[in-house]
Amino acid sequence: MEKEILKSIEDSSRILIITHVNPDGDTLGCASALKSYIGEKADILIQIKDNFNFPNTYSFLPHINNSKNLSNLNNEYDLIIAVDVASIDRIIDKAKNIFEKAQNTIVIDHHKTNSGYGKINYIKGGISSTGEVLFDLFEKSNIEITSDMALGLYSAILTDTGCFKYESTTSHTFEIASSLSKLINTSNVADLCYTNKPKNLILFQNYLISNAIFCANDKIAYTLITKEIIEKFSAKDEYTEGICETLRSISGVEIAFVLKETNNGVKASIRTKEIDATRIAEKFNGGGHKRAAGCTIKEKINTACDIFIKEVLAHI
Ligand SMILES: [Mn+2]
Repeated sequence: MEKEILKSIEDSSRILIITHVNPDGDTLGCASALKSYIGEKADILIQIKDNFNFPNTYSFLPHINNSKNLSNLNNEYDLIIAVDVASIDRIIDKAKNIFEKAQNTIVIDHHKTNSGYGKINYIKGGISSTGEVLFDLFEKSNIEITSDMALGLYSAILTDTGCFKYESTTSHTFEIASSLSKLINTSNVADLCYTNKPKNLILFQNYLISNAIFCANDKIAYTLITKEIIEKFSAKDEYTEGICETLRSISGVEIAFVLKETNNGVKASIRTKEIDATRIAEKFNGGGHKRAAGCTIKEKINTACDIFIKEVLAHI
């Protein structure tokens, strides 16, 4: 499989590397590393939708600032490589069209739910990050990792493991991190990834945390994000990331959730410690993982909150 991928890259004259819509550190780090490896004949596509910012935090990654977007994308590619893109629905608009019509497509990913929608699928479900999958692909192919490639791969692994905290972090993940650490300044990378946040993001998150509501003897913690609050802080979509995790991190809290008012109903994010979060999300046709799930409730925010809290209380 590794040989097939390398041959496909070699044989192609124009290559497009696609990151998932509203990209994170893993997909961008992998795209950057892959572009550093392939060189001139590859372009990176960054897709942004709704109220989401260009990922400025990651502009330190090589080539990210020179990437294509959905408006200046053309159809000149004979190979498309999707990195960290769990399903074809994470490729949108014109890009989806180009992907579906391309001569050759490769999917490199770590999501268990990835159905393998490419012509070649290099999917290792359950591995910590696509960064780890891509490192292994390079290593198995005897490709020398340069410092530029290491910067992308390390950022991908660091951010997708929550700084090596999540369950999917293994001794192999640390071995990879160790070998990458010989090529880059890891503390500098951590600073670039985590100490570069917009002021309003911190103010918005602090506001929501200080207005959190606790019930069931502090076993449940939640906060409401209304359109009014979003406007007050000019909050982008990505500003809500991490709020639910902060509420869950409080000692004694078993279920944390965030309800966010949107144009298409109220979006709920649920984070739990032991309780199966998917059982709550599924009541509202949502889904996810055991400790992190989500759903949408087609009601006004106050009604949605009443309905949702009743359901959550039934799981305590
Ligand atoms: Mn990922």
